[in-house]
Amino acid sequence: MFITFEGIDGCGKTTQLNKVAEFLKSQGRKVLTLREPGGTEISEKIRELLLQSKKEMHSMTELLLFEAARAELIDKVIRPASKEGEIILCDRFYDSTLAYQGFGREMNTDDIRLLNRLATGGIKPDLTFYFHVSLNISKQRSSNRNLDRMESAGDDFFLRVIEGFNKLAADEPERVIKIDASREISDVSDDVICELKKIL
Ligand code: Z5A
Repeated sequence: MFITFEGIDGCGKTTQLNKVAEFLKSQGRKVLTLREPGGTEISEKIRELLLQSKKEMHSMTELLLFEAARAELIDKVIRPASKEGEIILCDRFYDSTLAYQGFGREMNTDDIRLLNRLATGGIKPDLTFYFHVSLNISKQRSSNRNLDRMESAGDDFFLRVIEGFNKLAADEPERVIKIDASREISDVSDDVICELKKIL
């Protein structure tokens, strides 16, 4: 099973991913936790380039780098782990590309879907949790750290990203479960675990 965790910065997806991993391990299941971009030596180097570089980057370069990092992760980690029957939990996946590069950067979403298919070789998440918060909450939760290149993109960009995630969730309700993540951590995780139990 392949489960992804999505939402804008500070929505709490990493916190919830860790809670799901704990829960699944307590049930005796084999769990692999990953993040995008990242998860292999090359993908982590691409992550550094994408997030830490202060240099201006063309939107197409950015998109192709996210897809390149994904292709590596699929080939080196996700495909082998899925053959072993592990439950794979991934912090962001291709919905982030549609939301950030498609809606945020206003790039063509059909082109992005094609690149997503090429990079993943057709692998899709079985289930996606989308943690919905407002831009204000996102900013409050991210306020005590230095902004990286993507996080410095400005309010209009992030409002479009939120709109993108909302649309993706509405388009695929059977895969994407939208969770109100503006509540206490424990209330959010109660909902997530409840949804997970239904599927398991
Ligand atoms: N990106 C892209 O553009 N295209 C792509 O294809 C992909 C990614 C794959 C990766 O960043 C960046 O790359 C991201 C999208 C882009 N950038 N932007 N902008 P990332 O995923 O590594 O980091 P992030 O998105 O900025 O997430 P984050 O900082 O790790 O935040 P989070 O995972 O959503 O939240 P968290 O770490 O669980 O929590 C953040 C803080 O809030 C922390 O102090 C928690 O204790 C607190 N928290 C969490 N939940 C709650 C609740 N419920 N109440 C109160 N406080 C909470």
